[in-house]
Amino acid sequence: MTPNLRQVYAFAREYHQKKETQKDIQYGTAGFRSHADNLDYVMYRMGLLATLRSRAKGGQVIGVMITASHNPEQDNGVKLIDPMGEMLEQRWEKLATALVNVSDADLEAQVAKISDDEGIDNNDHAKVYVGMDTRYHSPQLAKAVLNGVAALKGNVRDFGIVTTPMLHYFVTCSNTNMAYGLPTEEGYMTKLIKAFKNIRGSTFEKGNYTNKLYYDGANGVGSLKMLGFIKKFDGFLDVKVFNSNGKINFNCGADFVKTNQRAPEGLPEVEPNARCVSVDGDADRVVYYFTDEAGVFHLLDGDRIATLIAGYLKDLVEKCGVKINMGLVQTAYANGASTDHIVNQLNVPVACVPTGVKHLHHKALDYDIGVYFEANGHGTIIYSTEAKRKITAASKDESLTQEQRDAASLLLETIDLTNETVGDAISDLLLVETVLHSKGWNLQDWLGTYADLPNVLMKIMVEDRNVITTTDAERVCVTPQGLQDAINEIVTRYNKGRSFVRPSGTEDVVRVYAEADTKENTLQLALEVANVVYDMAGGIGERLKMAAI
Ligand code: 16G
Ligand code: MG
Repeated sequence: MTPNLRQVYAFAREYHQKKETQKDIQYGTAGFRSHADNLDYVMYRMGLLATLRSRAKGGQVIGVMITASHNPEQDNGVKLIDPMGEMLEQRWEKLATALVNVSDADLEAQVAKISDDEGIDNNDHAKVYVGMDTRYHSPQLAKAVLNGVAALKGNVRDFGIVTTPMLHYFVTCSNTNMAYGLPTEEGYMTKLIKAFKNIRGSTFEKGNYTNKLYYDGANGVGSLKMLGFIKKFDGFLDVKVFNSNGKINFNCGADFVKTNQRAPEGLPEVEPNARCVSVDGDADRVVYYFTDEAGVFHLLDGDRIATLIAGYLKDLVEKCGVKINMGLVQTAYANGASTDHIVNQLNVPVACVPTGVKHLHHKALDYDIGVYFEANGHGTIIYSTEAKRKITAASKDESLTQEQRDAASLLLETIDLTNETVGDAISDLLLVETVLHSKGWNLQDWLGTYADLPNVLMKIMVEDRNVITTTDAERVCVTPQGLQDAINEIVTRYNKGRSFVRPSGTEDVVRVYAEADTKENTLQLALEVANVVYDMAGGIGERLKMAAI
């Protein structure tokens, strides 16, 4: 054991004790998430783990983001960012879970075990970037992370309050020797705004597109950063920020809007059809919406954003004549009408993967241009090195027509406007604005591209959500035995019916999704499926509860 490890226990004992009564917790799709009061020891240990991870990766920077995203104010959480901005490797999720669940007395031995198993020399260089959202307990929790890094003698850079995607971007920039950009807030903003302005040129408005946008910052870091962006927009985009100073995610933000299918509180009196957008508490998700003259609310969610962007990119690729393939990645939650539109109208292949960004991101790597979005508004586009090389070459290729070269240059700017490291509400918003502007569209035009099937999401409390296991990208239920047959039987009785159930990765519930031809039928279908889940998977508490994703 290296002498370095001595401090691991000393710091834990002095400053970051774990209660004897603390229940085991698990590193899930969103890292660790819990009531903020239970997280100090978790943060400390994630500081340790990030340092170990950095050493295991030859001293590359590892990120630690302190956030509970769209969760309520009292919650907080932490997740690690791998060197290329990806989510932490799955094998290490298990190490994270094990490290967090040992007692203080066993902590040093657990760190030594990980070091031995992973061939880590704790005298080697390590670097950790830390960022946090605007929750009032985040600064205190950040200190625990910093102590974890210090206990293992790693180097740390504390970015303070940043969006989750900004931290992903900083980590990637640093590990690519700045090839991806500068790992500073200024570098991030400048890159996006430069590309945005270059694409837009001197016409701010076009056709049905006006440049006024109402922006719900979910009372989180997304509002803070947007206020910074506005100063640099120079009128290119007229953004009216609301929900910038209240309780984070409270009756507002992308999750609220998507789940409740209604406008957030705090939206000022706006004209009918005004273009509105909501981000979530850490600004990695975005959804659009408007209310028409008849007072009807319309949502344009992640599926819509995926189709809009994929269509735009496909046109550009065709225009510049470069041979690169493109694919779109969705989850089972994607509206059936969107999948149909992408496959049959846009002629872009679609893959379906389990819920969680890491699955989508991983699959998107299979394509030269991989567009991935969850219906909840989380997603981005990734471009292969080969695709970038070909597009760059086309932009300079004198044997091509001017139009082809221009299309290639535009594609390069679009790549610069994209935060490829992870879904980014602000970058995605700028992309959507770019496409709408280029088409001269308002939100009705966008909505008119296809009609969503009505859909419903419910959650069911059960004794143990792990009794539900699934396969085929969560579309088929393997256990409890007979549940899938029962669902199949119910679904056949509904026109355009589709339903699936899956255990949540972030809450102790089972989720039921349903879609069908009408609102009433969809609700009925969801209730029927929810009932069989309740009966066959050990339902507890209230029998049926309508609620959030
Ligand atoms: C996490 C995931 C999100 C997913 C959600 C599903 C990341 C960064 N976030 O928030 O992508 O949609 O979990 O939650 O992967 P659920 O498992 O509770 O339904
Ligand atoms: Mg989020």
